[in-house]
Amino acid sequence: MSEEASKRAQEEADTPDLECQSDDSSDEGDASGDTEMDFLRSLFSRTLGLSPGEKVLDELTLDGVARYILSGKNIICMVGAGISTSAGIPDFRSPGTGLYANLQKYNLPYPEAIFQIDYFKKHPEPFFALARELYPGQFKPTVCHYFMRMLKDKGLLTRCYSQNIDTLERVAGLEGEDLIEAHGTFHTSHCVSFLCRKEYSMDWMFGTTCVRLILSFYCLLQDFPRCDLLIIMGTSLQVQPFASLVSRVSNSCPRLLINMEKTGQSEFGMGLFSFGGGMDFDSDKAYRDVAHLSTCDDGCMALAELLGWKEELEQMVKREHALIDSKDAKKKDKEASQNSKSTGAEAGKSDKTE
Ligand code: CNA
Repeated sequence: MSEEASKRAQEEADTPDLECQSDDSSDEGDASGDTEMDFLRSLFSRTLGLSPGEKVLDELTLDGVARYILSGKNIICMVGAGISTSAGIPDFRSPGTGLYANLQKYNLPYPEAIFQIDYFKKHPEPFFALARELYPGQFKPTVCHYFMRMLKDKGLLTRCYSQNIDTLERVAGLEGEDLIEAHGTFHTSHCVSFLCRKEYSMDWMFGTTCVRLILSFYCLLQDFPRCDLLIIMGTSLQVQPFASLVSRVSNSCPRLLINMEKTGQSEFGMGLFSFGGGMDFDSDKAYRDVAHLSTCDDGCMALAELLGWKEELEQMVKREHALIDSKDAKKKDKEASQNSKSTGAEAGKSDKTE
């Protein structure tokens, strides 16, 4: 975190819970009897996203965001399956390639059932079949994952909130408090038995048949009021409560979406964001939301270029991928030599018995 950003975080940490405060400091000490009313008005308007925010970007474009980042910011990334598709892991909803389009083989009553605990308890097989396909170890982090690592290395990343379970953020170097895996992770898992709930490591999970599911759940909402820039990547923002986190930042906090399609917009009617807080990229009132429609990798590379980090990012991806390849090669060599030893031992045994 930059000096300016950490000073600001400290100042904000020293103030009482922002959720309980009125926006308008003139409310303080108001003897008119309207104080409670003002407080409620402010609370509703904040909750519903109605109070006008300040425009802090000089331009609602990727260039505007880059200039803003360069002055040192607290950045939160919110990411979804779209950041891992270029690694070879299908997302949910992309037509044709997404998992929902390819789940027929599991005979599910409806696609989402594969991730629902009640269905899983009765029919665990489809989830485990899918989990085998998605299991960490076979995939490399993408440019987008390494871009987030770069934000971390430069002290700009407050935290990454991920819906993904593929652990690629960790492989890319986000660890410990850098990361909230909101929908669980393959990294650790818990037994679903009410009496058990034991935590199991990834190594253990790999070699056992106990029935369990990923149930880690975190909530660090105190990050959001302090956020200077929210970067949302590779998500349809269809899954709650994760999606509604976009409305937890302050009304002045710019939000950059890097995705193949626009998502998270306020919709008239009963849409997820119909009561406010949704993204507004195009209306006359748009003042802080920027949609960069591209792959996450291209968008991150374009942003890195504007920030003057392009070469550094390219080198990081090359170096880290080479490291993963060499580790994989060593692991395969070791496995091959173990296999040949055990085959030799078996052959030796059968020679003796003949
Ligand atoms: P989703 O609903 O499938 O949406 C993915 C979004 O990403 C869509 O808007 C796509 O247009 C967009 N997209 C796809 N590829 C790219 C790309 N290369 N560049 C830019 N945008 C792209 O997935 P969400 O993450 O929104 O839904 C949340 C679910 C998905 C969580 O419960 C996850 O656990 C679950 N999931 C995770 C993984 C994983 O861990 N990699 C894979 C599949 C599903």
